[in-house]
Amino acid sequence: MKIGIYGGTFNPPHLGHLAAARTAMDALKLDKLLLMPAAIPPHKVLPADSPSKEHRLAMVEIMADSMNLPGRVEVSSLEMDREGKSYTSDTLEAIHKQYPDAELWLLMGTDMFLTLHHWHDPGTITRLAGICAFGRTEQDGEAVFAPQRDYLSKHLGAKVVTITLPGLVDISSTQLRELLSREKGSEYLLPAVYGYILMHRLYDTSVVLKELTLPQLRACSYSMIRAKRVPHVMGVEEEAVRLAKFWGADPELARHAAILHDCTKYLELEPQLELCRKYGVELDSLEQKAVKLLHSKTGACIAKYVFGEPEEVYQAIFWHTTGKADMSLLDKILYMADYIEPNRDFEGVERLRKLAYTDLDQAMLLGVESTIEEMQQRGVPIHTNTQQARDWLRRQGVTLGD
Ligand code: DGI
Ligand code: FE
Ligand code: FE
Repeated sequence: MKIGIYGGTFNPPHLGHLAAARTAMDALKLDKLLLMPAAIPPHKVLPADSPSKEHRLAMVEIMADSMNLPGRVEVSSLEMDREGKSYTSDTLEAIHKQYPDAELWLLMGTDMFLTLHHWHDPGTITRLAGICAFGRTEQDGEAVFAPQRDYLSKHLGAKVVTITLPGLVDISSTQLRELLSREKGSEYLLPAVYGYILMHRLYDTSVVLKELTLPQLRACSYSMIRAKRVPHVMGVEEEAVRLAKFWGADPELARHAAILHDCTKYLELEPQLELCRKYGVELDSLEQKAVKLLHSKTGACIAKYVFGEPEEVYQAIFWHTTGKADMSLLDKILYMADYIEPNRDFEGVERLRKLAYTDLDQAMLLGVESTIEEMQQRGVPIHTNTQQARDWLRRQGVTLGD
């Protein structure tokens, strides 16, 4: 097994780190990649107003999740959890102990590579791991790498691989932090990492969460969910805007509701209940234990109280999972968009898509009835609001005609 270890301060993790991680993974054919944010790096002192290690760890987790290789890309807090200075030689000893048969590769950028012989106990480092150095720019090519590679192999018996990453994002973390403090630099970051930075006001960013631009709002939403759900949320945004334009609702309200509708989807039961208590949402006995029913309520609260969304958006998100009696046009549009967005693929989705643009109420009835049927098949209790949505539609004379 080949394991890559990519350490650094990741302050913050940016697209350059991501490209390097991906390229090294392919070039070295790694079975596993450990991303390892450093606590106190031996070579540099963190700037005074740096985010806490918990924040850096969380941002690196977002980057790992975005690589979408579960089980292969992991974040290790080994160095962060260690007391005192964290030396790479100690880290490698620990990993070697944990994986005695693995071939270890230490990944690093040019600057680190060129000073490797000055690190603490470089002999242990090169004995336990191969060194993979990647150039930050096109200029760091053979001319820069070759002398150091020769030196390391001659004096330390090091096994060295050098990669120049084509078209690499050329930004240093120092420059990036400076840009961020001036509300710039998002193009160098994963949207979800940028959103995390905004939500936690890291790096002197001080945007008002109630006055975000659309890209910032999306970034914040994506920072709260797993990367694999992002296409769904993007699909709901597209579909909700289309439905709103078609049926004469406000497309921008539909867009905002869609962007935020699943933002609390990954919270566990306890934090969901905590948010409900905080914002005074009363729950019935089914809701208190069915965590899947809570994200619509807590998502609505976050939209309203954190991002300052208006009441209509709050309502649409609040009812998007079960529906209810007396839904507004915007409520229906979000419910439907969630059901038929372009990534959805289930039997009958085409019929539902057609109906959503010919008779929205019929589409609603079909959606609600399909949900009820599926809940029954799965033996899951149907929420009264789901039933009331169906009864309300039927009372109005909506039928499916078959
Ligand atoms: O959040 P999404 O996955 O995009 O979609 P959603 O908000 O409609 O959530 C779907 C989940 O909600 C699904 O796991 C089933 C659950 N759900 C929907 N209606 C009911 C329900 N669960 C119960 N127990 N009763 C319902 O009436
Ligand atoms: Fe949802
Ligand atoms: Fe959804």
